[in-house]
Parts: sequence; C-alpha cells; structure tokens
Amino acid sequence: MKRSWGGAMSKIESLSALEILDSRGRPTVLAYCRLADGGAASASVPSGASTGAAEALELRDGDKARYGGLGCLQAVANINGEINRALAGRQFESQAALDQRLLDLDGSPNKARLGANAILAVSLAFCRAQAAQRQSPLYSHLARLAKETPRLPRPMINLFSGGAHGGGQVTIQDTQLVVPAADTIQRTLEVLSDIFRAAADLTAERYDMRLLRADEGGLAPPFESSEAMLSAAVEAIERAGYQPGTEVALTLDVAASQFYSSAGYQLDGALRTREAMIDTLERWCADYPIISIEDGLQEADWEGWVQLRRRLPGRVMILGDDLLCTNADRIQRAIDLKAADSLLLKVNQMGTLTEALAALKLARRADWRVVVSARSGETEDDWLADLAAGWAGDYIKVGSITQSERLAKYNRLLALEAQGGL
Ligand code: 2PG
Ligand code: MG
Repeated sequence: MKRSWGGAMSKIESLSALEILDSRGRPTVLAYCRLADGGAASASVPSGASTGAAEALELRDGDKARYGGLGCLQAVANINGEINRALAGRQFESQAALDQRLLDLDGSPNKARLGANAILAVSLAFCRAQAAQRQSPLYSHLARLAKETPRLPRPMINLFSGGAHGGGQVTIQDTQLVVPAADTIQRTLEVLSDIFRAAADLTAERYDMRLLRADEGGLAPPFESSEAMLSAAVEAIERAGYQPGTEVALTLDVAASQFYSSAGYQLDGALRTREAMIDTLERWCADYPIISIEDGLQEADWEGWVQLRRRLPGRVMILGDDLLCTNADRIQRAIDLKAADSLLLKVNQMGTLTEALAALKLARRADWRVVVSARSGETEDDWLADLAAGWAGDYIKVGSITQSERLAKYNRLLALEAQGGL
C-alpha cells in the first residue's frame, strides 16, 4: 500500500557528529543523519551570546584547557554514542515522533543531560534527510510539517550593534532596519547595502573608524549614547537617499536583561527604574521611526511588559526574545497577560523543531507576528532561511549584510526568490 506523505516511515541508519566552529570562533555541533532507504543530510546548530535564562541548556565541556571550557566534545560524543545507539535501526513516522524520542532519551527538563545542541543537531539533520528522501526542498518539507503556506519573510537587518554583540560600547544591543518600501529580498538587500555604506562613511567621519567588529557584522562605533545610535541610523538612511519611516524603518533589540540588576536598568550611564525605561522607550518611538521593540524590559518583568505594551502605539511590535525563549508555556502566559504581541522564534532556545513549531502555532493562533531569528554565533549552514520561508515567518532576523554565516541565509532567500518567490 502506498503511504500518504505524512505517514511515510523513515528508518535511521546512522547518526554521527563532529565539533565545528561558529562565526565567533567557538565550538558548536554538526550532525549527520543517514536514512536506511535513501536520504542523508547534515545540519549545524547556532549559539547565542545574550541568552535567556529559560533557554534549553547548551552542553559545553567545561574543560578550560580547550576553547576556554566551551568545547562541545561531550555533546558530539552523545550523538555518536548514546543517541546513535538508541535511534539507529528505528523507524520514525514523523519529525514529532523523532523529537519525542530525543526528549524521552534525555529525560531532563531543559535538555541538560544530552545537551540541547546535540538534540537540535539531530532534530535538524533528520528533518533535512527526510526532505532529501522525499526529494522535497527543505522549505516545502518544513511548510508541510507546519501546515503553513510558504512565503518569503521580510528581512530585519542589523546596522549598528552594542551590548553583548558589540563589546558593550553602547548599552542597547542592535539597531536594525526593515524596508517596507521593498517588495523583494533582492531590493531589500540593495537598499540595505546603500545604507550600510552611508553608515560606514558616517562612522569613519565621526568616530574615525570603519572597523566591523560586532558579532553579527554590524558597525559598532563608540556612540556616546543609545540615542546617538538611533539618530545615526536615521542619518544614514537619509544620506543614502531614502525616507526614514515610509521607506526604511528601525527595529531595536534592546536586550534589556543584559543591563538589568536588582538595582534597576543601567542604561547609558544612568540607573533607571522600570517606569523610566518605559518612558524612554516611549519617547524613542515618538522621536524615531521605530516599528518593533525586542526585549525592551528584562525577561522576568511580566508586569512591566504589560505596561510597556499598553503604552506603546499599536504600530510598534512588542517582540519577546529572552522573555519567551520560544517556549510554549511562556508564550501562553504572555498571550494571557497581553505582555507581548510578537514572537522571536529561535529553534535552539528550545532544542527541537517540534517544540519550536508548537511555539509558532501558539503565536499564530493569537494573531501575533513571528520573527524567525539567527543567533549571534552562526555557521554557514542556511537552514534558517528555509525555516523562515516554510513556516511563513513575517520577518527573518539574521544580522548584517556582511559575513558569510549571515549571507548564507540571505543568499538562500535570494535563490528561493529567483525560483519564483515560492
Ligand atoms: C538576540 C540574538 C540574535 P544572541 O538577542 O536576538 O541577535 O542574539 O544570539 O546573542 O542571543
Ligand atoms: Mg534578542
């Protein structure tokens, strides 16, 4: 009997892994999955710097003699050993069944035993191998898993970095751009390239530097304040000949957990209360063409998030990253409280595709916007572009338009667009 697509079984022949390096020169995990009846693939996992407290645990060796303790040999050994032994020779009818088996095998609440990096590498490699087995492009395989109609997301592109990504020379983490005036990925990248060059010139004139040194490829001059970063972004848009607001808008990743302590928010040299933070964000949104604020307050301040959402105009997305950690329970809480209205989706915050899909579905049911996001430590693997397109993300956040680990994703989006825009 011919099986329907959803019910087709995939037997794993073998799983294996190795330690590779990410864009910051830190170890991460690459896994291979070979299926018995054809279909083999690899996938590598990214890693964050400004991680949320509720994220699944990325297993690091802790052996200071290698990579300052950041080695991933244990996670690799877990795939080559225990995970391969448990899964090889087994049939899986779906991604969900495979992911559930991984969760059961790990048995810990946050994937601390086998490592979320090991588990995600296997989850992704299996997904790719199944797509190959079915001769399906990865994005359409992912779209079928999610029961979504694929579409290209709008890029949210990093221009300036501070915080944990830029060496802390300015408090807030990322000033990014979106191009509402562009209808294609190709045009978006053209516009961004113009603005990036204008911003690099401005940086050279004002700060006597063009050094590209932030983790995600953004410019990281020593702005005197976060607001100076915002006004420089607007100036760069204008210098490049575009209209701020209508043609090109700003989105911020404030990453507020990074500069919060029990004393308050240490923003631009001054200690601020939650109320003062909300006032500041409200003023920025009035003075600059900001359409999205990510992590405007710290990750445990649910009440503050509710107030922030009430205070900001409806056109500004209240985007949860550290607050939500792509975690269905936390998203449900945010929906119930009205603490956010948009999800930053990072698969490695949870550690399996199936759990990330549950997060996506919850956000969609609440009519939230979804931003599919890379991490500050990325690899040249481009699966994120297929995920964003296949899961019909409203936006994709990959970093700047420099550095190959970022461009791998943009270039994949360009290829999907060239194939007919999905
Ligand atoms: C974020 C991400 C990506 P990191 O905060 O949104 O920009 O950073 O991967 O360091 O958590
Ligand atoms: Mg963030």
